[in-house]
Amino acid sequence: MKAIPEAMKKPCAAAGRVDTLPYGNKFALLYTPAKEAEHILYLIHGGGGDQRAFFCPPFLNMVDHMIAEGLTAPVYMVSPCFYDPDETDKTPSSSGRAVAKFPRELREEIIPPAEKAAGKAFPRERRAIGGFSMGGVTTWYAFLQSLDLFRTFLPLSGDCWLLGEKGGGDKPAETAAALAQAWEAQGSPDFRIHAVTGSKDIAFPNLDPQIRAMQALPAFRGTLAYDVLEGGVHDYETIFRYLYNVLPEEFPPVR
Ligand code: FER
Repeated sequence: MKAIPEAMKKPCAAAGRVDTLPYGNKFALLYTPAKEAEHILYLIHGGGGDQRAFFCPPFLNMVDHMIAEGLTAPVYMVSPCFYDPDETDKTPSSSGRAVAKFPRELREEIIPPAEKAAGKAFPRERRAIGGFSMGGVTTWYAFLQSLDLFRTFLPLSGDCWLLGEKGGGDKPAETAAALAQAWEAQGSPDFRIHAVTGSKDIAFPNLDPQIRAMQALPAFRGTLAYDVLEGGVHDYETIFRYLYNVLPEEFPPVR
């Protein structure tokens, strides 16, 4: 897995724009790239984080450079916050409850205004969701609940909590079976999952058994990519590196 070139962490001459999208008593952030884009990626922060966790200079500069250099297709990105504004409990169990119901908020309150602001409604083929840690847990809930909205799923260092906290590690076979069953219950649409974690990541013992159990099921043959970075740890810097490598694969530039 390639490292992010140092120059890409610095500001780019062709920078995208970030706008605030208020809804209810909350807001999401929308990144509009400097070039016309046909894809949109919803990016979900980890436990204790918020809208700014992904939308910070090192990450947005990297994406600006990747788009300017044609490494990845231009992509809109939306960064919401799964906590309510008055939530003070950011423990895993509180976060777990928030993310289990977050796909409804995405569907009803975030996607419509975000795509209105972007100027078009995206088909599911061009709409992706990904996230780090609890954002990865959110991504699995989106797979369980919202396959009609998203085709591409990027769970980064977070497992599926349908069967309990860290259920991907405690009940890998049952979790994999439940994901396959949810896919069938939603009409077996085409999809793509690209999961990434690191061998030294605290979520590795939870995500790795789940992915291995998924790899044994027909539903995930040819639909599931999985990368493990040797020595990779549980932090945003490492997750930005995963996206430096994954974005060109999932949003290939049209030449
Ligand atoms: C995991 C998924 C999410 C994990 C931790 C988390 C340790 C989140 C923890 C937190 O928000 O504190 O697999 O493994």
